[in-house]
Amino acid sequence: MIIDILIVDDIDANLYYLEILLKQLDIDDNEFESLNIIKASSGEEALKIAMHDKPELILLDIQMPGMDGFEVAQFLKSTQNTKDIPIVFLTASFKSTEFVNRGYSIGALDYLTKPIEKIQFLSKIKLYIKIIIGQKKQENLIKELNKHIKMLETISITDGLTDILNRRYFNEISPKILDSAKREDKFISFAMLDIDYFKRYNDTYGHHMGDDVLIRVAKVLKDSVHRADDYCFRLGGEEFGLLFNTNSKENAIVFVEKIRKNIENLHIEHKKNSCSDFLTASFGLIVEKANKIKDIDTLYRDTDNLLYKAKDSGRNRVVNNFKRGKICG
Ligand code: GH3
Ligand code: MG
Ligand code: MG
Repeated sequence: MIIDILIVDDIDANLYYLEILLKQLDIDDNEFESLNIIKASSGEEALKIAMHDKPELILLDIQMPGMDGFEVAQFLKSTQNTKDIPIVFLTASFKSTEFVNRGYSIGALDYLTKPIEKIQFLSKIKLYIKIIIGQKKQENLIKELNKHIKMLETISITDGLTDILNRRYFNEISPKILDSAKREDKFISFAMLDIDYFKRYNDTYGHHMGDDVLIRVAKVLKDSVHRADDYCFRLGGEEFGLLFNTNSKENAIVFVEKIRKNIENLHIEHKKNSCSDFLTASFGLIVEKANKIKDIDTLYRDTDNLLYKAKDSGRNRVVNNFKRGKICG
C-alpha cells in the first residue's frame, strides 16, 4: 500500500528537512510498501495537488505568501472530494491558543509547532499513518465485500444454464410488479412458453444439444425485452416466462407472436416435432388490468391453463385471454 503525504511549505529548506525526517519513519510491519512524499511550495500549489492526487495526509505550513495554510485547509475541508483528508498544521509563528483553536476548528488532525521536536513529531506521524492504513484497509475490505455480495445476489437470481433470471427471482419480483401496476392502474402482461416436444428433442439429439436449445431460446427472449421493467425468466425445465409492459392488448399479442416466430426462425432442426420442421414453442398469454388480477398465483395458474390450451389445440401458437389473438401453427 502506498501512502501519499503532501508536505507544504514556502521555504525549500523546510520541505527538504521534512522529507528527510519522514523518510526515517520506520513503519516496517509490512503494512505498506512506501511513503510517497509530494512537495508543494505554496498554498495554491498545495490545493491543486490535493484536489488532483487526494493524498492520505497533508502536513501544512501556515504562514505562506498568497494563500496561507488556514485558507488552504478551509477550502479543502469545505470541498466534498477533499474534506476527509487529514491535515496536520506546522507553524513557527502562529503558536497562540487563538490560532491553535482556529486550526482545530477548521478540522485539523493536529497542530504542531516548529522547530520540530523530532521524536515527538515522528511518533505522532507514525501513529497517524498507522490509523490511515487501518482505515484504508477497512475501506478496501468493505469494497471487496460489497463486490462479493453483489456477485452472490446476481448468482442467486440467475439461471445457471441460460443466464436469464430464474424462478426464485420471478417469485420475488412478480408480486411487487403486480402491486405497482395496481397502484398505477396499468396493464399486466404475462406470457408463459413451453418448448414443444422437447422430450423427443432430447431423445433424438441428446441432452447436451437440448441444453444448447434452452440457451438459444433464452437468448431470443433476452434479445426481445429491452425496457428496464420488462423481464424474462426461466421458470423451470423448458418453460419460460415473460412479464412485460404494454399499453394495449393488441401490442402484447404482436410482441409475443414475434417471439414465437423468432424461436421457429432459429431453424433448429426437430424431426420429431409434428407441428413444424423446426423447434417451436407454445404460449399462454394474459393481458389484463392489474386491478382485475387477484394475485400472482392466480395469474400463473390462468396463464398456465392457456398454455395448456395452446398445446392441446396443436402447439406452436399463442393462446390468450382475449378474442383478437391470432391462432398460428
Ligand atoms: P410438450 O410439447 O407437451 O411440452 O412436450 P414435451 O416433451 O416438451 O414435455 P415434457 O414435459 O414431456 O418433457 C419436457 C422435457 O424437458 C423433459 C426433460 O428432460 C426436458 N428438460 C427439462 N429441463 C431440461 C434441461 O435443463 N436440459 C435439457 N436438455 N432438457 C430438459
Ligand atoms: Mg414442453
Ligand atoms: Mg414443460
